[in-house]
Amino acid sequence: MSNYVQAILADVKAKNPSEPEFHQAIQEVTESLDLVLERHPEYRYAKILERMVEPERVIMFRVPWMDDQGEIHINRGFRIEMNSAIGPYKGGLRFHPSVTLGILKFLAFEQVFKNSLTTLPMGGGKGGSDFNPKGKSDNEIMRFCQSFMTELFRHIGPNTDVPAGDIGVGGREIGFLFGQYKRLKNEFTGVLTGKGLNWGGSLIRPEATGFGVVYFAEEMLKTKGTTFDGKTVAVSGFGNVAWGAVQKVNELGGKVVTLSGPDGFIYDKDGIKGEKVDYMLKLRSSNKDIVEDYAKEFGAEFYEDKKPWEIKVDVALPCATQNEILEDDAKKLVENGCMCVCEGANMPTTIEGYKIFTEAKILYAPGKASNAGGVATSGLEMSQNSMRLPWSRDEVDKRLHEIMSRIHLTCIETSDRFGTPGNYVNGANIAGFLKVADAMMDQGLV
Ligand code: NDP
Ligand code: 2IT
Repeated sequence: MSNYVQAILADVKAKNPSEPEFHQAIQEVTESLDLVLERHPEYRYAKILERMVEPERVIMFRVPWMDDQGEIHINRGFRIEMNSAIGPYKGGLRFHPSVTLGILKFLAFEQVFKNSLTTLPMGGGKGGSDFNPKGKSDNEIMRFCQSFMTELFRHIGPNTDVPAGDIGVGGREIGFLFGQYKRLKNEFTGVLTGKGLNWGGSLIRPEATGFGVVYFAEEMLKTKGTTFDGKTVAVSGFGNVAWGAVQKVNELGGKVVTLSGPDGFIYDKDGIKGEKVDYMLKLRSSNKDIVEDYAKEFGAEFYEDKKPWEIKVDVALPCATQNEILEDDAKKLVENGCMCVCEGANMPTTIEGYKIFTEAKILYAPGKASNAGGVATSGLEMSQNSMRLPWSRDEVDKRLHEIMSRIHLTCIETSDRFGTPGNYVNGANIAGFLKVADAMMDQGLV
């Protein structure tokens, strides 16, 4: 790392102590950007990177709500409006007890690069709350969402900031949030994505992130002259992204043998297919947050407090959360002959883990490239809302597939151009950066 980017990183750490995930996300990007900043001193003079690590705006607010027993609870709500150089802020909302300002800043930072890679006009943002949906009734979830939106509504809008789902926020929550926005603004607009199909949602949006991850991995495998047909696949998580990924792997002839949750992982050597895929939705909506029930239902093996990376597979698709592949996990995957790791979650691999994959020269794609299908389809939902014309399932899927293939090609071409062929991390970081940086240069000191 050059002295220049080291100084930026040191400054970020000093100014934002106790935000380790934010530091990690910036470190990964700055290591790649050294290559571009050396060739383009104009970005250094304009302090583009120094500007990009500072959010344009951070909103933090109180979310009071009442549970079914009449007890009052106070949570903390956030929206990070990170960068609007290429479009309105866009990115999901996460409801999970682990949410902090630092976690959302890392996610918002990643989102800026990811949204740039989609080629659609979307800036980057992220938000959420430390609210824990586990064990809550529908009415409690609704009251929480209404209270959250009662503050958030004044900061967002279809041309300003367009939130969507992430961990703990799916179709049900988007419905409650949208209903409250509409009451407060007296406007029916595409202010959120991931909406229900009969009130402005897009076909394929629920499946889009998982489908996109597998389309991207398919392109990666193609570079080695192979396909998903007959491949064994480990998936982590059992949420929205995992569900979409499992479906598409099955369609392409692969076999998914694992899912994971906070309680451990299940190993189903017969493959997760047919009714077992539908069961994933039940597992998720049960609000119990455990995968062990899958093992009981289908007679699969359950490994308590373990991660699926110890199973011998050809392809790994981490789809749960950040930092779920540590150095030792990465070593196990490589030792067991895994040839491709394609990220569905945001930053699931630590920097040490990523180095193991790079040294072993296996295919490895960072989430900001490979999971961009979710936000890309959100962008397609925004287009349909603006036109007031819905597209068919095939139309949306075709566009999603094209976007993922194009992102793959961009990563390959960019990493080649900067002298690190096959390095998807450099390809994604540099290509994502260049579009935003040029827009910022065009727009003056913003
Ligand atoms: P869901 O809420 O549908 O599922 C999340 C899964 O990850 C659950 O199995 C959840 O279990 C687990 N999980 C979450 N936090 C933790 C934790 N701290 N430790 C262990 N397990 C955890 O979310 P999604 O499927 O939407 O999101 C999964 C990942 O994909 C996230 O990294 C998200 O940022 C990313 N992503 C999502 C997109 C989308 O469109 N939804 C788009 C692109 C990326 P539990 O809740 O019990 O902890
Ligand atoms: O991390 C992500 O890209 C998302 N959670 C989806 C964001 C969006 O606006 O669809």
